[in-house]
Amino acid sequence: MIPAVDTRTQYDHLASLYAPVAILVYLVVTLTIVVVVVSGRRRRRDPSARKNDLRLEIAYALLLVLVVPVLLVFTYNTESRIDEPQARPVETIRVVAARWTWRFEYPTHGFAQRPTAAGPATLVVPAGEPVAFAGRSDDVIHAFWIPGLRFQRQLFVDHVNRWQLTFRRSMSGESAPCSFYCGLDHYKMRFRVEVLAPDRYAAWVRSREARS
Ligand SMILES: [Cu+2]
Repeated sequence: MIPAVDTRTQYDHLASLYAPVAILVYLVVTLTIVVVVVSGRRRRRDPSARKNDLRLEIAYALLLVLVVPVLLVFTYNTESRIDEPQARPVETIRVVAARWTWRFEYPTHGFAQRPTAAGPATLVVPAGEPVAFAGRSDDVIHAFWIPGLRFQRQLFVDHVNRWQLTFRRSMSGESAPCSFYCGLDHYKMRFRVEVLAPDRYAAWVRSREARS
């Protein structure tokens, strides 16, 4: 079996590439402001300063021209690794977002997880096995976001988005908020993640089937 992509590790790799670039850009901008404020008056009177300014500007533009393609290549490579279907999914779940709730349909078993009086809907998944998702929205754009997996996908009315994820047991109990502002009660729009060992998941599916 092809090992499933660990979205969290992929994200952390990318972040470790972006962070130093962001810090460097911040330092260059801040230092430039400080230098300009301190030496601005003196430089204005000095004609050779203009030449130096131009050289500095060209150097900074070249630096950006070199850095941007590197970031783009790494970003697109990571995205295609995550988007590529991995191992055969053991379960397919339909995600339906609507102002301001979540519904998770399990089409092969004929039941759906919805919000209850006790709280928001619970997405129940098996641990360590690839799960396929097909997501859409009933009204406006929402976003399916699981912070623990560093994974987010927007959901649209006229387009079904598909993705695969593999969950760890330690993520069980995580609360996942909608991450795309979708109106007045956006802040209430969340679901719970429950990750069960494969045998316990199978038992849960059987009991859930019996109830519906
Ligand atoms: Cu939303």
